[in-house]
Amino acid sequence: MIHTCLTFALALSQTPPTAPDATAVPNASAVPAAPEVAEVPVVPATTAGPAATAVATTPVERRNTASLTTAIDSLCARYPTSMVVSSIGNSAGRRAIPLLTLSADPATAGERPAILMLAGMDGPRWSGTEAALIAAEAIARDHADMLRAVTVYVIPRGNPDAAEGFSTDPRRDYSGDGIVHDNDRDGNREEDRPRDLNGDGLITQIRASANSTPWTAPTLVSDAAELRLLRAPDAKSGEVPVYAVWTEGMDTDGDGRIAEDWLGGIDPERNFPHRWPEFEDEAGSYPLIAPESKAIADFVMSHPTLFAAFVLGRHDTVINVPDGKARTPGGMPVMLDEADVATYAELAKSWREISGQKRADARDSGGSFVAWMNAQRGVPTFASTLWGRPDAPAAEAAKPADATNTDKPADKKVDKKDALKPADAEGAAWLEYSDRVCNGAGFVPWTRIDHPQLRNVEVGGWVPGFRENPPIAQVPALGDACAKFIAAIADARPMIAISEPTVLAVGPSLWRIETRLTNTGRLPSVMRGGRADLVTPAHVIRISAPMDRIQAGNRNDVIRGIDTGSARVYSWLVNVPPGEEVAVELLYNGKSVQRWAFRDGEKLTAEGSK
Ligand SMILES: [Ca+2]
Ligand SMILES: [Ca+2]
Ligand SMILES: [Ca+2]
Ligand SMILES: [Ca+2]
Repeated sequence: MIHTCLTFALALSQTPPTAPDATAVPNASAVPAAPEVAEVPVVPATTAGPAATAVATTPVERRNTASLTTAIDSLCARYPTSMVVSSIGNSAGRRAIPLLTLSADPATAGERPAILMLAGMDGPRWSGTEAALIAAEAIARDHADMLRAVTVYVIPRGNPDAAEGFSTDPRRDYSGDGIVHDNDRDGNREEDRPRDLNGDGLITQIRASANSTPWTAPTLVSDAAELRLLRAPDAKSGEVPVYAVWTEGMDTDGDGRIAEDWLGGIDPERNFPHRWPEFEDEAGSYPLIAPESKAIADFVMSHPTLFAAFVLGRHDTVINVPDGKARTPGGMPVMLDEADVATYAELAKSWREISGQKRADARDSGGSFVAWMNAQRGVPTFASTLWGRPDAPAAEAAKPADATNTDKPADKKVDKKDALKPADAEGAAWLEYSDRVCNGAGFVPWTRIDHPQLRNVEVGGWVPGFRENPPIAQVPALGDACAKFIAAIADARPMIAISEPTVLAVGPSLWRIETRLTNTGRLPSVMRGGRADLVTPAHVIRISAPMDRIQAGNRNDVIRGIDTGSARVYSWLVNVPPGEEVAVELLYNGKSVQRWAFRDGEKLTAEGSK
């Protein structure tokens, strides 16, 4: 299918030129002590039409905080009986992190098994938030039955500061929150921010040649197969590096480094405890220091009913499903344990079928929410980038694949099979898509500018957000796909139950009691990663008889992790005097789920059982 990128072209053409003396990136994400929401005028970003008056959520590119609040209020007003909005806490920039609770009875939503949908953790990925809102609406509208059995929590924007930053120009690829800090540890904070030197409303890159100390030495060459892309030189064939590359900016504080201290911020998606990348600047000085990560982790810990989660963002576990073989140096699963892969992969496959997504350009999962949930909490959590690079339409016959690249040298004699291969094939394919389908909207061509400090400077590079978001016309369908996927997860939920116990007299006042614990759902109650003692809530099977009357069997059996298809028998030999009651009970997280009571071998009650 060919889709247009008109919205991108529109967005670019509407970007107002930035005055040259105001090029520094304002730190929109770090406004201190600002009142929530009120600091930004209610202006729907870039695309036309106010969403609030529509009868369904209309996706908006780069929606700011105020517009999100309006959209959520309008959504909840349309589904007053099944959707309520609250907040799980505030961001570093003091913006509320909204939570939608979807349930047939929101007042008792916490009592039912629950799925969490999380989006908006990345600054540039505006489409995840839009898809989450559309999914919430589709669930409330089309899945009322499901909401009687399962609660769906939606956090449409887990990192409001980064999203707010991306909603204003200049646009940059950045996902830090509003914490201000000194990246280069020179005693000044945010003294050298990126600057929009060419006034196109974007922070891209600069590349420069022939600059000597104190500037960074060149390390890259232009790739002859795709001149817009840079690659490492091939020393064997005598290539020497030509270009040094920086974020678009200059050296304001004279330390020889360019745009080195900017938009402090901690990236919440690198601040969760599992494989926390401690030496990365935006990972924070310890796990869960970012208030956004902490609020989300607290939400998970205080909702033991969560049996699965779905994240839209920069990570992927549904296109390239982890094989479960990778372990951390400490022996924990990097993402999944091999034993859990089969059940997990089945649902990942249903995402591919529902959404049609085929590719995912994902980042390492160190310190991410999805890794922490799967590997440490044992809650099956699926991560999707929402879309992947589409194929550009087939090239015209007899032309090499890169024929439309205007920057190509006029080397048309090269035989197809001898054609140079770009080192970054994926980058080249994205350029092809940008050129052929989107009118070049995805990449700023390298263009010479005058730089106050460097010689031979060109500005250029990827348009922030281009590769991270589908064309806006595709967002409603993807939001609906998310709703269908949530319903598929709900269908697969663990179904843990004990069978009606058999009670047999084996002697005077001596009874043999036996029950069977089964999981007839398609997900385990807890995956391997979460089965360590005292980490996650447990199931308990308990018999009510005092210890000294139990001849065989345990009074309490604590079970962390019940696999799909498993059936375990629990039996007791117990003295129960005539006329006295004895009960077998299944508990989860300290609460009774099922209870069967007997007297003199006769069933008295069967609570929680059909
Ligand atoms: Ca500094
Ligand atoms: Ca620029
Ligand atoms: Ca500097
Ligand atoms: Ca500095």
